[in-house]
Amino acid sequence: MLRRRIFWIALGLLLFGILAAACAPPGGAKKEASGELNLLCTPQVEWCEGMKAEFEKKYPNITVNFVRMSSGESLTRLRNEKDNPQFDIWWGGPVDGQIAAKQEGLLEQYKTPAQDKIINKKLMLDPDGYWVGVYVGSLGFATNKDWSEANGGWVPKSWDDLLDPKLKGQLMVAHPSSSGTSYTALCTLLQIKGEEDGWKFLKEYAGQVNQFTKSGSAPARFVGAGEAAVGIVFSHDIVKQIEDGMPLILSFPEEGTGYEIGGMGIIKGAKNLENAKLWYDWALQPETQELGPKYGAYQAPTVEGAKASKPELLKVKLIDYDFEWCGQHKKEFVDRFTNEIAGAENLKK
Ligand code: S7P
Repeated sequence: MLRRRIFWIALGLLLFGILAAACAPPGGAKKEASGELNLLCTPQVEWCEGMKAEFEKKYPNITVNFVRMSSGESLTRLRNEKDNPQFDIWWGGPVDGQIAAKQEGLLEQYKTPAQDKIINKKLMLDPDGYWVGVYVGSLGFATNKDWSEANGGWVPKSWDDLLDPKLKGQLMVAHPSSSGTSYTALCTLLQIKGEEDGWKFLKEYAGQVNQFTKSGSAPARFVGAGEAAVGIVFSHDIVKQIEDGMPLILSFPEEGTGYEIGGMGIIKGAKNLENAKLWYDWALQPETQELGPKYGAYQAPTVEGAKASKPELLKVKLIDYDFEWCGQHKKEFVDRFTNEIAGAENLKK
């Protein structure tokens, strides 16, 4: 009798064990991550859409809601929402933006083993853990091919060439108040020429501008369409337009060009903090950083083990861009440009 009871108890326990194992998540994983993630996305919309889809494939129970906004606009939005943040994480855009955001108390500190793989921690990782670099890209000049042919094959090969009289009303660049690309150009010029001469140069260069655009990559499209002769744009965005069939020639200033580290930071007070951390860790994986070209983004990666799709874009003369200095003075320099050189009304979209 007792033996039979022991037999039935043992059988019951065995069946329960089998059932429990069958229902457990695969690999004994912890409870599946779920909910939402509100992403402030500054790169081109095609890449933002691609990243959303890839993340949701990895975490099928998380829905990513993203808004694509230029870097300066993103910073303004974060400032306005400081007391009631609507975003959980800011991914992309030159890191000067994230450095300014850290300074204004808009970011959350996060230290994670995923940061160990960063290739140049001095440059690409905030020592306090408020931001990290997720890609690298250099500034270049985009010249309309037909215009160049009509001008004896001329393309700008130095920053000073942008002041050439034949470019009067033929130069296009975004406005630094909305665009991180344009702010990178502004801060590059202040570093190359020194502050005093840099501001003088910026005034002259603004005098050459046909119309300031809102977004940093837009001048490549407008120049390709023949609306202006030369645009100042990140070189990877120029390459993308060339691949899409735009008649553009890419050149670089021989004395040195500025470059960006694309930044990422978690928003202070993020309502979906755990999901923001998942995105942050995922964005630092080599496989994730190699996804860019699939979505038309040719920036170089920042982590070991990820291969650059267009390494030649960084094999040009780069200046020793001071990200901290540019980030900390972003508001001051943008205000000065807007108030003393060119207002931010009627930006071309
Ligand atoms: O993805 C391309 C890219 O150029 O977009 C970012 C850019 O700052 C966004 O545009 P704005 O200039 O309008 O802010 C860059 O970080 C990135 O490389």
